[in-house]
Amino acid sequence: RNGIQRPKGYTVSYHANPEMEKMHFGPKHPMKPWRLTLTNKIVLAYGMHEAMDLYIPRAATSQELKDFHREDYIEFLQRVLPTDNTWDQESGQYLFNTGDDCPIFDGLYTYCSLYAGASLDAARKLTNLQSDIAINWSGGLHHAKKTEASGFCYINDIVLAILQLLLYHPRVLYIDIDVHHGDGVEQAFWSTDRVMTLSFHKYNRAEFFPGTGALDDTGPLRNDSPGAHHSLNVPLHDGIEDDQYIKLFQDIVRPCVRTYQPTVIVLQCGADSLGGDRLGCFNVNIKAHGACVAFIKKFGLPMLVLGGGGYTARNVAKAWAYETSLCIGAEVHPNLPAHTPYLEHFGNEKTLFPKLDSLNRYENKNSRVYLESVVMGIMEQLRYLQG
Ligand code: V1S
Ligand code: CA
Ligand code: ZN
Repeated sequence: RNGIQRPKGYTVSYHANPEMEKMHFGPKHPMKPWRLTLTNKIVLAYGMHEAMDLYIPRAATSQELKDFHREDYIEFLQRVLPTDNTWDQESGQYLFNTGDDCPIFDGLYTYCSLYAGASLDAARKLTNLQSDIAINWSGGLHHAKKTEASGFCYINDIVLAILQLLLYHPRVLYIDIDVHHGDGVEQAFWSTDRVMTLSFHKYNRAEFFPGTGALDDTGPLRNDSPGAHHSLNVPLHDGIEDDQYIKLFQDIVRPCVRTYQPTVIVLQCGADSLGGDRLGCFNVNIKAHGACVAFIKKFGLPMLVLGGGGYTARNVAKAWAYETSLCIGAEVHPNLPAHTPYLEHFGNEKTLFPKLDSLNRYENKNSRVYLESVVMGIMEQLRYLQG
């Protein structure tokens, strides 16, 4: 743990409430809040806490949640019990889109208000200038809508955090590297030019959740609507490789920052875009995933760093711990410290950077020509924003 020092010239804050980690979606559900325990254990084992301001944030109040979500939906989350029958005869659907993807489990409201509270706390540390980079690995739940749950997300902590940033910042750039489309955030800011959303994701309208996020899904179609061309989407196929992903990310983000001139960046670091993920389908390794974080950091803008998906817990924890080290600018040894709790959970792979084994690789369906056409498509959208 020696040698991890506070970064010079900027402050990083880490927002984590351990109450979150105990929550359970159910035995078959892929979302495991326990991955946060594993992440925090690695962060602490390396001694990274010495280099950051640590906060145990309070839960968000129902009033804070209602800044985005409709009152009746929040009240439903507050009172619903796992034993309630939420099937609505009239609509032939579960209330507020709860069900298999978004089950009602014990402590659901506490879970929601804690991860939202952590993102709000992190955003406030940026707006009151106490932090330059604020991290909340329990947040990043990008599918939640104003009046319904979706894709394991109940409260959209990202929207709430961006609303807080907008009180002080004229332009927020939201970047989403989760393997799924950041539809909830896109939808919330669809008609404003004060937030640009940019999501990289696997896209297959019929077969891959949530089915939105095509290249030509770019904002309201009327050119005189402020939100026109401010929703950007990077649809990808199975099996994208490290070098392709890094180049694509840089070739797209660089002109977005140059054109849009954000004053703050929100980065959703969903770790289901890693190779070997239980739900994802890319061949991206932890170093390449981290290269996206490092690239954003180089712009020197205030930065809110959030979690998101990630369903192979050992890889999620390694990626987010590594990305924490990039945020503080610390070089960490590639082998996990011998005193890391739960080390046995990592089996033979005691390294931060496990090699993606050939059994877990997807055939790469992203040709060079295809990726070039995606970059061209984004550049075309950006041209509308150039005066
Ligand atoms: N892919 C996938 C997937 N797997 C599940 C699932 C599996 C087992 C369970 F016990 C419960 C759910 N659901 C899905 C997807 C939702 C993916 C959400 C990703 C969230 C995020 O990483 O972006 C951010 C945290 N849901 C579907 O594909 C919908 C269905 C169409 C199929 C699955 N069944 C359960 C619901 C309907
Ligand atoms: Ca995404
Ligand atoms: Zn995801």
